[in-house]
Amino acid sequence: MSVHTEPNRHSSRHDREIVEARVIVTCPGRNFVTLKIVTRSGIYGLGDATLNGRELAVAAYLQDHVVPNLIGRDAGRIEDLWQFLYRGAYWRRGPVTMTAIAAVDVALWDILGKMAGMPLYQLLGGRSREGALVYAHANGRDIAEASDEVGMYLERGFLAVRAQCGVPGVKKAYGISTPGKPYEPAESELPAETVWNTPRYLETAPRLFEQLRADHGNAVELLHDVHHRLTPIEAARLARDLEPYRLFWLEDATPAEHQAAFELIRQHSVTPLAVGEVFNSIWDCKHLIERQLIDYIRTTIVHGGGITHIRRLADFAGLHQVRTGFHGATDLSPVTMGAALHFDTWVPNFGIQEYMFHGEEILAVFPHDYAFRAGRLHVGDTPGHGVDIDEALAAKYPYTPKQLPVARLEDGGMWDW
Ligand code: EZ4
Ligand code: CO
Repeated sequence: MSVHTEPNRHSSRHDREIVEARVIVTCPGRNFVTLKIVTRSGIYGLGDATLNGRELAVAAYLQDHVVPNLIGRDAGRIEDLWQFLYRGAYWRRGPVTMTAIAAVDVALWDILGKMAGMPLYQLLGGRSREGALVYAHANGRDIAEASDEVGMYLERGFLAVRAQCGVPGVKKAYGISTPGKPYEPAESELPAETVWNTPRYLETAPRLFEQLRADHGNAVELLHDVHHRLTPIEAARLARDLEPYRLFWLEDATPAEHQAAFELIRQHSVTPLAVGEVFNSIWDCKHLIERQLIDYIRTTIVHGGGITHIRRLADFAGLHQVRTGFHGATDLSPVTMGAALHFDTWVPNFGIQEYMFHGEEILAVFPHDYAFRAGRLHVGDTPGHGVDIDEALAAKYPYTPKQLPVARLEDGGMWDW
């Protein structure tokens, strides 16, 4: 009996040597930073490094401080390179550092998959589900318009929809698109100034969900993003007022730098809570998870140190019955969407995946193999994470400075956007 033991043709240290790493900045409708790591074998990997409104800070961190450390190293030492970039920087954590580390990490996992001839979900431990439940964004200037949008997504096969609507007296509420355009918050070179009104919002949000249940019934999963606008006790009131409409989750009900603030919300409500799109490390949510103050963790691969770190975070969350609900707005590139979907396909404690669609120009720059069917996104079996970049096309879209808006109260005092 003969045993097939021929080594993989790309498995040698020589083949895996990193010979080049390029930072690619492109703006096909919005800015994206992508890291491309090339090995001696010719096999390359891609990692997303986009930090909305602070893109060039990550590009410079990579270009000036990370790329020189990559050349000549073994692309197969994913864990060691992660530790080197995290511990070795001395200055730990923070969105810029962790996004840069994530870009390297995801590119290396992509290379590993291509060398093994396997899709990323297989390397992580294989399929746990056929597809990842996703939620779309419905928004409207008023409740009726938002409800129409929810109906439109249901017709398109979505099983879960996030809903936001305009607030009477608030000129530009979070999540509401310019008519005829998809929602895109980073619209101007310097931050747009918006004015916020908490009492009007607290009146409006429960009315929106009352109407959505009346119009669309109970089968659809409904989600809502407060986007850090409330104090803990206001958040507790909203979570309680929304209970009759059985939300899938209430997101970012209050800023979470002070993790214990969520204890107050929990004391008053059984509305499930999601948090963490702005986190970048397990340390940002350790208390939230350990004390079971949240139900879904939103920190995703690009802003949380890559697959190597988010895998640890997800395992820690799983111990406390907290499930994943990855951030997936348009400022996370298709490279992150591809990597996140492989993760979602594997991770045992998967909850849901956010899915805001990228425009055609973006999708053309990033050829990908994931596809939407019947409420879920499905990854393909392309080795690695299945997302590529058309560099010639990317070069046609130069960087365009854009920042996120800010919010103030009516008296002019700064608030959380
Ligand atoms: O405002 O991704 O849940 N999604 C969100 C997004 C964020 C943007 C910030 O870059 O809150 O719309
Ligand atoms: Co959000």
